[in-house]
Amino acid sequence: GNLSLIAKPPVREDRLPYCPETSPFIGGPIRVQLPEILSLEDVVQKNPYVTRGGRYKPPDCESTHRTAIIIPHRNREQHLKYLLYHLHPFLQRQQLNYGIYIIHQAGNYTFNRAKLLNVGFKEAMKDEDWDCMFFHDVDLIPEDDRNLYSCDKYPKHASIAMDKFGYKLPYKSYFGGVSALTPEQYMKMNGFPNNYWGWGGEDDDIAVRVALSGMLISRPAVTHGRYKMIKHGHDKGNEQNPKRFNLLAKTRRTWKQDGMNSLQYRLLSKELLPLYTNITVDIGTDK
Ligand code: UDH
Repeated sequence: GNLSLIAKPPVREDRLPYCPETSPFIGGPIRVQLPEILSLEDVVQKNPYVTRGGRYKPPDCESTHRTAIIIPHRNREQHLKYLLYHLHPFLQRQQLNYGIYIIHQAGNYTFNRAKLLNVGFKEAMKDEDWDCMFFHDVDLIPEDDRNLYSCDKYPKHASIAMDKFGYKLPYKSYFGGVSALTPEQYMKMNGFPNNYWGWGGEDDDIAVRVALSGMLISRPAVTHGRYKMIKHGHDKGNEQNPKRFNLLAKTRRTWKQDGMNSLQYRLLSKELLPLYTNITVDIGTDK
């Protein structure tokens, strides 16, 4: 007879069963509220299973997804507080094994969102074999549980229906706000550009890179990819980048040289805080 049909695998008491394909805790639309009185300590109290560095695993099943959330940040403490307040329970309802990383740009030099995301990718991958990276603006709060924070066959643009754009895409190739890539997809496009200083253009560059590296863009259903943007004014140190159109015109010639393979930065600190891992980085200046 065929032994392999009879032999059962040894029972491992220390292994949890896999979580179901669809989490039973996923509801539908979420009413996003921003309580006037809220402290980070309140958020800690509400999330007793979150461990140091902002990490979580479902207590009674083995998650089939390992997702890192990468948030570029400087001087947006209020937004960060509200995002953490909503994001931790949201991710737990999806039964994800996850970690939240804040990538804090040190100093007052012009902000560089895409380079911070490259740093976040690199530093997060040192911690864990994440299978999905969510690149997440600090002011966007998901409004539907069915917007799954796991990766797809192609790079995913998740924030396709933002309240500020009337819950639709502002233009067809829009890739800003929240996006998700596997490490393989990320490396295939040499990560994100390092040379967009100031506001604008870097998200369009990323969309161009996706296409140039031979991939398509995946999107959730328009009823699921809904986000509330916390209202804010213009940031100091993130003025419109006047070079953005010139840079975009050259992406085809530059993407293979500029990205993960040319990334340089100085890590200033890595702190495992109760609700997130804080990475403070000197990313230099526009030369
Ligand atoms: N970011 C910071 N600090 C900054 C600038 C940007 O943390 O000083 C991060 C943050 O995660 C933010 C993201 O980078 O969500 C994107 O930057 P952004 O918020 O400036 O981009 P957005 O398109 O806003 O959301 C454009 C300016 C809005 C002006 C609206 C005036 N009514």
